Amino acid sequence: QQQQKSIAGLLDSLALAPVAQPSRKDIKDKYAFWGSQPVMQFSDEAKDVEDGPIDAPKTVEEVRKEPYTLPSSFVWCECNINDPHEVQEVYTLLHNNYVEDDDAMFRFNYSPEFLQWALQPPGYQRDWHVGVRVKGSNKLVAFISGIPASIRANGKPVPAVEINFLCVLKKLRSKRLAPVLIKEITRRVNLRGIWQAAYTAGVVLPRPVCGCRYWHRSLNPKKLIEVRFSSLQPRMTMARTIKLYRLPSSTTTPGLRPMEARDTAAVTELLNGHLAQFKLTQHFSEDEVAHWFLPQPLVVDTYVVDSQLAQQQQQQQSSEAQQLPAGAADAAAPSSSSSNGAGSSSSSSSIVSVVSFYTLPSSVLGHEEHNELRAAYMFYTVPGPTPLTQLMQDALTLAAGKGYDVFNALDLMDNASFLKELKFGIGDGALQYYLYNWRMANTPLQPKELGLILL
Ligand code: MYA
Repeated sequence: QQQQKSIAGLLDSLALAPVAQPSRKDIKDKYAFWGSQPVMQFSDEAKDVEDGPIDAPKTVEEVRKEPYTLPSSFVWCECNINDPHEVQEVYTLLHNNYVEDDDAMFRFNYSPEFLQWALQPPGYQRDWHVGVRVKGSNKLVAFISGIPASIRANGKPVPAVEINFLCVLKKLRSKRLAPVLIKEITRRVNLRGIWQAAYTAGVVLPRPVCGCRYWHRSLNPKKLIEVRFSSLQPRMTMARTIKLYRLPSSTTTPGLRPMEARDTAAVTELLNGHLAQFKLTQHFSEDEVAHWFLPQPLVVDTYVVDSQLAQQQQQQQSSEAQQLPAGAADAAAPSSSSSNGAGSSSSSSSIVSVVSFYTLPSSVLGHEEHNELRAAYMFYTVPGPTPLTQLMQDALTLAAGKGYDVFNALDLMDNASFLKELKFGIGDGALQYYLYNWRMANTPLQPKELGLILL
């Protein structure tokens, strides 16, 4: 749902992220559905807003038992994301119809493996993977999904769902199907006793809790220019542009290595401790951290900084410098520092930093030579004692080494501190964050107060 950037001049633009405020007339004309929903409205005066639910509390017994009525040629279905055929159907619907940039040059192309990861965290419910099919042909023509998440808003725990992948076939647009999908997923979530949701969208709806911007770091500037994701800047040649964005061939942070299952407890503690400072964020159980962070090729990459490994590397370097035999360096290293030895779980406490990114390519529409833009998106990152700029430079280096064309990051959390220095350029689309049935005081938040990343 992140709005992809489009064409020329983006890497150069200096505009800052507004939470767009529509005019009174727009609000009256436009939000027939959202004006009726338990969401913060543009008319809510900031000073009157207190944290808490918008609707009066309900019980599960009061929730409507029958699905909402669809136009007569359609039926509801549950999409079984583990079934290779059904995940392919969802993939195809999104591949052909999901979010595009304003100029229709790029469209998100979430892979089937990514969808299986994104839709099945611990506690996922199959009936929250909601599809609409055509009666008779059985063709999947619309989709919406929810997954459970423990949200923290102004420090208060808010059990919630995250809503994503709302999509209606292009031919069926503007027929008010989206509000039916939203009401149906709300009903199904309410039936399980959950009353709040978080979601993001490129469009402005009543009423964002925060507006963020995407920034883009060219890794393969030649290709980005060829597909018109970015443009050659005035007075720059291609050769100079390639040189400008060149990254080192290896990372610089000692002890940086891929996350392993044995790191889960340490990563959970680091992550929750770091995220607690933000006004809107998520709290992760260990099971959730294992799900969201353990590396999966072309889905998610997580690296940790292991201080014991760093120490070992430094000792090895200094012993090499002194031309000691290699065995002497091993003897000097702490015995638990073997990275794969049995019983090495104590090394999990030596994890001091985490950096992660996920893989979300976009289809390049109507280009003769290129059909895909390989994009890495910054995910949750905990710098700890490692300077964030250095950690992110390493993430860029790793992503470039893996063949990504571009590395994208939002301006949330502490990201503003490294974006310019690491040669990210601002994109042209905003990403708005929303809460359903939850009023949050002191909003809109500034992006640096936001600690929530939705896929
Ligand atoms: S964001 C990604 C959304 N998907 C896309 O952008 C893909 C391409 N576009 C489409 O497939 C369609 O254009 C969609 C709208 C499906 C988006 N979020 O059926 P309509 C409102 C919410 O005639 P269509 C993501 O996945 C619009 O303002 N509402 O329109 C998070 C209007 O309402 P109003 C949206 O274009 C989704 C109404 O829909 C969005 O055929 C979070 C028009 O309906 C949007 N992105 O279909 C959903 N776009 O009259 C909310 C338009 O009031 C979850 N609209 O202006 C809420 C929490 C639910 C769970 C609660 C549990 C407690």
